[in-house]
Amino acid sequence: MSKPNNLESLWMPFTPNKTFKKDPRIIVKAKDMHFTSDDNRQILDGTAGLWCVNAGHGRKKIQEAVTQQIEELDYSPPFQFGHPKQFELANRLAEIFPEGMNHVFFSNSGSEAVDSALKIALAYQRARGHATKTRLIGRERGYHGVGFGGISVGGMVKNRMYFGSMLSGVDHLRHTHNPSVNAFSQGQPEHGAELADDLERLVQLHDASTIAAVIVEPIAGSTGVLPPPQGYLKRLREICTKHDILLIFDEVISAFGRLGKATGSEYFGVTPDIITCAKGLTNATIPMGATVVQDYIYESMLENADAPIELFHGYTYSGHPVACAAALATLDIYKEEGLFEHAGEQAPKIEKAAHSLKGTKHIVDIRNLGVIAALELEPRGNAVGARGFEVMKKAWDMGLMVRANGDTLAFSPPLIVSDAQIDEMFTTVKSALEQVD
Ligand code: PXG
Repeated sequence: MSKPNNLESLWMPFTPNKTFKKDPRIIVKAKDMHFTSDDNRQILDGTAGLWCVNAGHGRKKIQEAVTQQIEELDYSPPFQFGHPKQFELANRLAEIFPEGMNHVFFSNSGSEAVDSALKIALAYQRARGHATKTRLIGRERGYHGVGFGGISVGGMVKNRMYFGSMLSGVDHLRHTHNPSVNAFSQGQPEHGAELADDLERLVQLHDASTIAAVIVEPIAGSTGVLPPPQGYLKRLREICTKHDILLIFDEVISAFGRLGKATGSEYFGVTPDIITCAKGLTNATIPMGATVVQDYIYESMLENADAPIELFHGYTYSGHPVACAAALATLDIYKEEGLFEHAGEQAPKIEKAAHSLKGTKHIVDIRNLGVIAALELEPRGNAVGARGFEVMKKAWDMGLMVRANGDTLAFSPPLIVSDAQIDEMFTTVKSALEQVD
């Protein structure tokens, strides 16, 4: 496989372009649990790409479905026309999403699924006669993609500070990370359910009549893997219900088996009003996002919103036939291979392997839930993120892909991960940690 001979023209996303281009990491192939690098090394995929290749790489069934779909119907416009697979996929999602969530709006990414959710929340409040409910509440350390809606409700400083004033009328709950009482928790931390009461503070400040929706990740991923404290999500749900505020779960990471169930909502036993998803929906083969809503939201919009078009929102590629074909094949694989159940079985093994690294050089906290684990490193002096970055590079040299979010190393392998591969991930990263200052 040839190397791209000039790396200059591409502006790479979320990447230090200068350093990358001096010492690039180029991936040319992928199969099952492994990438192949351009120098022909096998790299164990400890991150399912970017939390998205849940069924592993190079799945024949998806390839065939996509090929066949392109031959049969490559594209059809989603406004005023339909094609069979988008209805079929919406029905299939309704089957595996929580009861009462039977309506699906398609987009092309997690960021768009989030934007769609926020817009649906606002339009719904207005349509049902609560037009003053316009405020959106996110959470510190939240990640909801990179659209202006998503960064406004998001809570990651660098994703916000460069981009002006963003949406107005947004506020944030406190984050739930509290290592002073919860460090090295296995699974959900014990302390912090009361942090959900922070919503009461915002209700007192703004009044519930001005708040449309709260959006949180049931388990925060990109911000360094923060499982919710025990009881936190339930309490947040109760406070939202009490004040007639919509609760949106951003499940771009947690849907499709990452926690051993179809959704994080099912895993935690807490049902929101809206769920966003993307990534694992198509096993990341074709970009696709979805926003799944409770029946009462859809029905109220059809009943009460301005006619004839109830929602002035949509994308050229909403419900793209090729993405639908990929998603349907992906859902078949999840079901036929029992991958969500397999993920549930691997979760305690990942927990054990991750926590066995306690005491390893640099590690100050270890967190895990489902097929997700994180090792938090002590930053090197003022060079925040430098150590994480070096361990990620060292691991790549040693044949392992791990994600560094600042100084937190995150693992989120494909759900097909075997026992031996779990051992390999943590043995390799331990050795990488020992070699980095
Ligand atoms: N919501 C959540 C919870 C996400 O994790 C998005 C929205 C946006 O999805 P798109 O498809 O627009 O990228 C995400 C994406 C990381 C990392 O390093 C995670 C994501 C994206 C890039 C990096 O953890 N998640």
